[in-house]
Amino acid sequence: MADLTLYHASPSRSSIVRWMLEELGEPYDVHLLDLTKSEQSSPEYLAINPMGKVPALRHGDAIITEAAAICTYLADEFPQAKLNVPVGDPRRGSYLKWLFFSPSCIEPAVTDRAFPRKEAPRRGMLSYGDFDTVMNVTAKAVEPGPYLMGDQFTAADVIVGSMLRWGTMFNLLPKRPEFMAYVGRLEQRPALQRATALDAKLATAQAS
Ligand SMILES: N[C@@H](CCC(=O)N[C@@H](CS)C(=O)NCC(=O)O)C(=O)O
Repeated sequence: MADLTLYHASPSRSSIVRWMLEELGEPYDVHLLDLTKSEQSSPEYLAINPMGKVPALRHGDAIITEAAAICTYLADEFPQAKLNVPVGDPRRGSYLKWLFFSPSCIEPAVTDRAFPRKEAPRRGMLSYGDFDTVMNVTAKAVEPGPYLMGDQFTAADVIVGSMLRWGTMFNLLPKRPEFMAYVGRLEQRPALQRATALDAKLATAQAS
């Protein structure tokens, strides 16, 4: 039994953490949940994540939930993988900003656009401001490349990259050249290719 267990459903946001685990190269177990059977709402799973959502990660006795928190945790916990920017490094603030920017700005901007509110809220009330500003700021950050932190690939790329990859795939995000080039670079990574292949295998097994 590995020290790390991913509570996973495929396809879902827990694929983000599977990619991160593949980048990390540490052994991990997968505990599969079938969302179509509401296994995420069972009392056993609610004891792990009271939100009734995947992903969750068990590391020894610790349970971590929220994809961005899990990736931040793993990058810091296994620094030898060089997927974090450590405390004391002047780039740490920017690195953390991107880890938070995706769940607190990109994702709500995208979901608000996909499921519009009846009444448009005031820009100042929205944590992300407005959709176009979020897109422009993100495009400017990924354009120089190859990664958000320049030559270093980090957990922030797993988080922002997963959002851009998924969002452009399902036409929830504009297919801007900056996004497509960045996603294309990420798709060259063997760890993402492994994670995608493992999830495709799971989907096939679940369908049969
Ligand atoms: N804020 C959470 C969102 C997780 C989430 O929404 N997971 C979905 C799958 S993509 C889920 O578990 N849905 C099942 C449900 O809500 O019943 C994160 O980033 O980890």
